[in-house]
Amino acid sequence: MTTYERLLKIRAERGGGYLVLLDPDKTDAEQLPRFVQTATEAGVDGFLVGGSLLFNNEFDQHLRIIKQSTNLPVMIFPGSLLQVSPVADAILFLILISGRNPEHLIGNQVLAAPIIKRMGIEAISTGYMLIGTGKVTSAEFMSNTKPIPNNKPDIALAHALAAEMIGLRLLYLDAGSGADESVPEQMIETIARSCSLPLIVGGGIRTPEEARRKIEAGASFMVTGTVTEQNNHHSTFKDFANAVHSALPLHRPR
Ligand code: 1GP
Repeated sequence: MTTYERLLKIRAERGGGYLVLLDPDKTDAEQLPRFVQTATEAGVDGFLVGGSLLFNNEFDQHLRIIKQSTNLPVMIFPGSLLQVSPVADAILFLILISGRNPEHLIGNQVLAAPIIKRMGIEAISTGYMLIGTGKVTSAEFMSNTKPIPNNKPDIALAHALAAEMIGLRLLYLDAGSGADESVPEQMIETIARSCSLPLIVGGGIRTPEEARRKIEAGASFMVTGTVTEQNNHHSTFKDFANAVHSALPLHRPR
């Protein structure tokens, strides 16, 4: 089964999935096994690994430790071209569709594609949309693009529909790591009602209740990074996992 199929299976069986983001700069290699094992035992559904800017040059080694510590899907969420590795189960092949920077629409993808092909790693094409909260996030600054304003669900929907028609396989709505406000439920609902692509939502989600609302609005997967880096206890992961898995998705895509 491919990683993409595993994601779809998680959504079908659990109603929604809970993914934990690991930024190699923010978690020590020595603490990684315990972090990953704790999250796995607590019921999370998979891991994303990456960051907008990495000072750490042991990306492969981090991935190896993560893979040795869990049987769950481990996917690269690349912040740059340097974040490509054969060790992961898959890479989210991101197209920054909310922006108009050609390097992030096709330039970097052309550079990365032959390397990914040679590594034999599964690439999951993902329409990546930055959703603005007014405050500049690392992703916005580093990508040199403008995010979609978070009070414009119609603009977000038009981008989502374009991604679907182009043939991308996932959508990722990201308010940016540590954002003051997460992606509004109204925007998620507007997209989920009309677009059949599985929707990942992350950035600024701090409580299990907020996570539940994202799934109930129509997200297929939600992501925490900052809150679980700061509080990596079994109970934290479990509370988020339970909230996601017990949510009642009202607007599951057709
Ligand atoms: C950022 O969606 C992720 O790309 C996670 O964001 O760190 O705010 O949880 P947080």
